[in-house]
Amino acid sequence: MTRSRTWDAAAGLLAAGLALGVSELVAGIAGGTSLIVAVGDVVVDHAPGGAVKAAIDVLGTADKPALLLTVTLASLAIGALLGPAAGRWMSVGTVGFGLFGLAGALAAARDPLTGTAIAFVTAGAAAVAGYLTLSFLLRAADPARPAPAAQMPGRGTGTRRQFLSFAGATGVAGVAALSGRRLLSEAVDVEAQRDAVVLPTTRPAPFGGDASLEVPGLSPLVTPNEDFYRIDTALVVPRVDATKWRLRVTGMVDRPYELTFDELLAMASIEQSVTLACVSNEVGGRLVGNAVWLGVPLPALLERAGVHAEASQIVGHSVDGFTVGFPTEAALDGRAAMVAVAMNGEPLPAVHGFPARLVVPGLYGYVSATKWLEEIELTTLDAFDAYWIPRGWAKQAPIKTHSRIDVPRDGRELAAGRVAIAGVAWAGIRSIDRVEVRVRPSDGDDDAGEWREARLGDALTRSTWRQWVLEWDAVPGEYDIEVRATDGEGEVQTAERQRPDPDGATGHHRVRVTVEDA
Ligand SMILES: Nc1nc2c(c(=O)[nH]1)N[C@H]1C(S)=C(S)[C@@H](COP(=O)(O)O)O[C@H]1N2
Ligand SMILES: [Mo]
Repeated sequence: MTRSRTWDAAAGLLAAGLALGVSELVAGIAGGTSLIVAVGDVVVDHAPGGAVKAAIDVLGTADKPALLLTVTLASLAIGALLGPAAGRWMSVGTVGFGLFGLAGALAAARDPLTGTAIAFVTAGAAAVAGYLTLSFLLRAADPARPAPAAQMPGRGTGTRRQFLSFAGATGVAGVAALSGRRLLSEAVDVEAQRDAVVLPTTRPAPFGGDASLEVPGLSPLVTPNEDFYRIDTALVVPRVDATKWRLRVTGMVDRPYELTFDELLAMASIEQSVTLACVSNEVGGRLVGNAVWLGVPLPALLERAGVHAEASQIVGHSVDGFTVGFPTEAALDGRAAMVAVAMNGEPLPAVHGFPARLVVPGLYGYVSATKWLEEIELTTLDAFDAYWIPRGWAKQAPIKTHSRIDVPRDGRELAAGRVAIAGVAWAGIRSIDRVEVRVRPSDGDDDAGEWREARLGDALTRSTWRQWVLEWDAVPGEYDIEVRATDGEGEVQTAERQRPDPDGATGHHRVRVTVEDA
């Protein structure tokens, strides 16, 4: 059989695939991070904020699987390029897999849950497996090629069939390694643990079922867990074993301490509706939701530790290394800041932070809402910048006043007659006092039309969004519908357009509709 670049490329690709499979398996056994995920994390952490945002815009929540797939395919492609080069000079293969191992080890060592030793063992095993497979397959593809250092049976007797069977075996081994990893990573059964949680039975839950305005297409007052937006940097959802988990209160306190999950559950005593909002939400966007959170008031947790007077910042650390930071004051000024253990009457879903997360009314999620919380650290505002701060987002980020038109949707054609214009409005902890709507012909003057006051739904708390609705007698034509809210301090929502970065978007939400003869 003659040497073929195609076969060498196939050998490189298979060797890279096996190396990835072995890395997954070893990581699973050793309890370290996947190298693929670790490299993905490097990309997420170093990509410019704009690129990450663009990816989310295009791919939505599929951005995470898409990134992991990209990392995997890129590794395989590099393997396929390495194969032919190594076919000429085996030293290229040696260096190639050496670099592959080193990069993987360095990426994995960044993971807060992976020890440096485990990172290097995982990447080293993968690199060695990849290198041996490559040299073996190259030799099988070309019997004339001298064997590498290790003497293997069948040296020099390579045939097309032999190459194919080795290649097949390599593929099978890679897939087996990957499935082994799957089984291992499901060792912590979060769903079973959630089912086993007995939540404290509190007073009649403030679910607001009756209070909800019912208009087709209008967001319900309380967002069901399945529909709640999800934003985080975690490429794989952390599966926290609640039986081993501890919540620590540390830093500038007299008496640092830790709690088990059962101890925390036993302390859970407030249940309150709080609207959570993402700073990345565009005007009219859907990265906002309202849930009823059950948890332990932060003041109770802090009091037990004895917070130093100079401790001006609370930092919430996640098991995955993510951090938030907010002024200590926000935990103590009477808003319902808490460590939440349940969402809408259920233990926190894994994607929303099981077993426990922070909820601080009035602050955007990136400075307040640590999911998979494991440590509450008291420090000063100067001493520490949380995850998103060095990436260009504001250090202090109270939720701005927002209002959104849910129905009619932008671009809709409506029949003339009675039309319900409806939506939601929220303003951190400042409550919503008024919502006004303006309807004007699209071809008219930008400021034409009267602001008309919408009817408001109930306010469950001052930190909860309010639904609103306005009946409109629509006659044929094309219209722009615009909304603005006024908060409880009398401040009217600004019309001035601002992008989400660095501290939240502003501007009025508008939709354009066409009304046709009924
Ligand atoms: N561990 C962790 N917690 C996190 C984040 C994260 O990336 N990692 N993102 C924050 C951001 S930016 C927001 S807006 C909220 C979103 O919470 P949700 O996914 O439950 O809606 O979680 C916050 N908590
Ligand atoms: Mo966010």
